Amino acid sequence: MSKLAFLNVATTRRSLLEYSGKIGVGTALLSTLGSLPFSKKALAQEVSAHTEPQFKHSACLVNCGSRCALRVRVENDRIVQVEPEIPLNENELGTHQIRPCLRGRSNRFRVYNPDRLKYPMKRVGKRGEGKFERISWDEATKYIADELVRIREKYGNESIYYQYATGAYYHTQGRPAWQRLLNLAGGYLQYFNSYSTAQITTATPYTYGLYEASMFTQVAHSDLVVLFGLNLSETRMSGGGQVEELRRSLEKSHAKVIVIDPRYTDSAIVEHAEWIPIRPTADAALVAGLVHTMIKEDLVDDETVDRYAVGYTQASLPASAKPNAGYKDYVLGKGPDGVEKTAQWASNITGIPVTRIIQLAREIASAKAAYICQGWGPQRHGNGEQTARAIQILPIIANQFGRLGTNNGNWPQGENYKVPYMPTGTNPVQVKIPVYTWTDAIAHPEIITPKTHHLQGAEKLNHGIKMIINQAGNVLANQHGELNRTRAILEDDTLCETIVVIDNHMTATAKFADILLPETTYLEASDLVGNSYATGAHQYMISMENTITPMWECRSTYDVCADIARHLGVEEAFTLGRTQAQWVEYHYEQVRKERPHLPPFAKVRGTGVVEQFISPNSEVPVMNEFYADPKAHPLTTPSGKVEIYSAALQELQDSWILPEGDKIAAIPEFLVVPDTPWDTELAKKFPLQLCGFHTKGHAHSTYASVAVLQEAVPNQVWINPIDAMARGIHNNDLVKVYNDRGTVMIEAKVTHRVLPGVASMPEGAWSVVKNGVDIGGCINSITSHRITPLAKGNPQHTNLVEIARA
Ligand SMILES: Nc1nc2c(c(=O)[nH]1)N[C@H]1C(S)=C(S)[C@@H](COP(=O)(O)OP(=O)(O)OC[C@H]3O[C@@H](n4cnc5c(=O)[nH]c(N)nc54)[C@H](O)[C@@H]3O)O[C@H]1N2
Ligand SMILES: Nc1nc2c(c(=O)[nH]1)N[C@H]1C(S)=C(S)[C@@H](COP(=O)(O)OP(=O)(O)OC[C@H]3O[C@@H](n4cnc5c(=O)[nH]c(N)nc54)[C@H](O)[C@@H]3O)O[C@H]1N2
Ligand code: SF4
Ligand SMILES: [Mo]
Repeated sequence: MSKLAFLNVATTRRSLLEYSGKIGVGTALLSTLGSLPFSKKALAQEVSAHTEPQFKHSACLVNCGSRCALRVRVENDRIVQVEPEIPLNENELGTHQIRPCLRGRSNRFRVYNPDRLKYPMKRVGKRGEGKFERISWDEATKYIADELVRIREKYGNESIYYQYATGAYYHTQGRPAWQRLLNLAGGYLQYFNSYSTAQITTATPYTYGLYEASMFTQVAHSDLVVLFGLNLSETRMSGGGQVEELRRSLEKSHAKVIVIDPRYTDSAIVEHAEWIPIRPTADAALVAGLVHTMIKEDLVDDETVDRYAVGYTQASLPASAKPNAGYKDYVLGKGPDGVEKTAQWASNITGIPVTRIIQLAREIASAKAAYICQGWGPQRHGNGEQTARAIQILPIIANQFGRLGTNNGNWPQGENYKVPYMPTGTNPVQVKIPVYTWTDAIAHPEIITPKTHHLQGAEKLNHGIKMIINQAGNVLANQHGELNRTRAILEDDTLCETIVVIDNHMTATAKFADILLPETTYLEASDLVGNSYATGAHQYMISMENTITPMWECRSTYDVCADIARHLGVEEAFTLGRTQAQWVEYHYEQVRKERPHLPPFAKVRGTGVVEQFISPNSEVPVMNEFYADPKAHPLTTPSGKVEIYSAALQELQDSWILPEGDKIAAIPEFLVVPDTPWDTELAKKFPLQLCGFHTKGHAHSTYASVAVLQEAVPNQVWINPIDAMARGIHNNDLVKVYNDRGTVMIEAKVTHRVLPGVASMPEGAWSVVKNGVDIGGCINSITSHRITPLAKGNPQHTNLVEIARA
């Protein structure tokens, strides 16, 4: 019970305050008195059992790219409040506080949520039905050990799959512990790529070689900032992360900010940006239209572009390329399609007015220093590889890179404080599938080959996936695409025979477990962690200690994996004789070898932020040496230059087997893909483009069951008033969003913040299916499992739907 709620009880307030004030426990007492009215006797017992309020130190380990330290107020072994930590080194860093967002602050409600898993359980009903019975930890760990042996003997280790899962970035439990265990048990089928960045990660080497970008600190020297689908104010909200870095830099430069996004995002609002609404999947068309304008207005210098890039002009094309295969010819209509990519052409596709495209081309080309970057929304599409590469080449053609205040079109980089993870050892199985293909690896392993699915390390899969370990993930039945299909595959327990799920909550995925294990939440766990990947130049290390006694039978997966290792006869190899606490200390001592000024572990254990600082590398713009002298400092591409035309991509187009209509283009041209308005037959049936986004209300499905967050940030489908009116839909109406893959029931938000013809829905709502309809509002009941041409990645933002009042 909260302090406030208690203070509302006027009758007893005064006397209690006096009483508690005398013995110095004040607010501590208030919060423990759960049930009123209470007798004097009960009060006396409460008081005598009471201890001083304490502040303990934890962290939010969710996958938002930040890693906020949490100062947790604990009374009587109960969490009372979660607060931000006080920043270290206040003088040196100003007020650089690793301030948690609304989700981190709501952790008390996540820990004490009624949907918490309490005991190990075994499935009793049909797979997916969600019926379980309680078993002991010994039964559970023995069962898992036996299944690992059975599956590997019957099908081989390649049939054991460690599922993609991002719910908790522990260093000494969770993922590294499981992977260490599985490697000792003979290995497991691996995945490559992620749900986050498959398309941009795969496409980038073809443009630049290694992934690199300027940090947001460069914006301090910019006069123009262009954010393509980058929504920091919702996705990178930590006071210790990118949003803060951008804000501080903008305070110095006062650069103009332009946000290109189908939605008028929180970032556009917070940064006083100009919003240029764009149709989803259309960014490569915008780039072509911008370059066309730059050419027509004599704003591109061919010689300069050729100095740094291959494949813009015909003269710079590699020998293997067909004539007129270059980007300039594509833009001018001299390429194979014969279409000139005028501003008008780009306007028709993107929905952006012609005059705005022309003006934007002028602004970018004439800026003193333009910082051009992209989020990951634009690439989580059917043509995401093209989009990512198109945005990457824009600053090269516009000569806005390599200098102070510029970037190379990439997502801004960050740096990590290097805190070791528990070593996982070597996986004896070196077969890898693209992460988005795991449902096919269960149901149709025979179709997965190097040429069709980019299978790595083998020519084929022998048996497909027969056992899944799913630790801190909700991909199985919430975060993967086309859930109706996915669920049907999982329900058939003759396909994948064993599913182990380890979570804190009874999620959609948990319901598909054969064995379901309860892990401690972040606030019940002890570990040593570093900053995450979206904190820019800000680096730090946090020593977290369980703030309360782990509840019920929840355990750390380090101990769980050690038990399984014992059943498998590899306990000593797994633990190396260390407890988890000893691993944590061992990791700290490894850090201390590099950073000898740090105090001994006993001094910092469980104290929260141990050290924080700003990386000196933040002052250097990306590719600056290459810009100064491209011959002396070549890139890591085959040509050593930026590859606007990639011969390697052309080779894949010529040698891979792609479904009808798919294309791996050598230049970042605009490609029409299925489930977009240019897929005209389907668009007749489903006329609205539905694009997902990551909401501040939750981090994927984590925190999505927290009631206060649901109140503050409800899951709603955004629809423009023009589209709403045509369908008789009013604000807050319950609507059905549907296509051939499924139906989602959700509330409508009728708003000018999304452009006509486009609807937008947060991803991560908890899937709840009733009579074939997802009444939980989970977008993945209507997204597609079709893989993208190059990355074999997830096009989860590319969907056509119709919306109707429910
Ligand atoms: N609060 C919160 N923060 C998170 C997460 C979360 O779930 N919640 N998830 C975390 C994780 S794991 C990741 S991977 C990142 C995800 O970060 P992103 O992938 O960058 O996030 P999205 O919201 O998918 O997309 C960013 C923006 O791109 C826009 N967009 C979508 N399609 C297009 C397009 O075709 N063109 C253009 N120009 N814009 C487009 C969307 O409307 C959105 O505003 O965020 C991380 N941070
Ligand atoms: N349609 C659509 N789908 C998407 C996306 C999209 O943009 N659109 N985004 C994709 C992206 S970028 C990503 S990264 C994935 C994310 O997908 P997931 O990695 O599955 O992320 P979550 O849904 O947050 O699931 C994390 C789970 O971990 C659990 N968890 C949290 N803390 C702990 C802990 O301490 N221990 C244990 N054992 N469990 C814990 C949570 O309860 C939750 O069930 O989703 C992808 N799916
Ligand atoms: S969700 Fe991200 S920004 Fe929010 S508290 Fe957790 S780590 Fe920090
Ligand atoms: Mo992600």
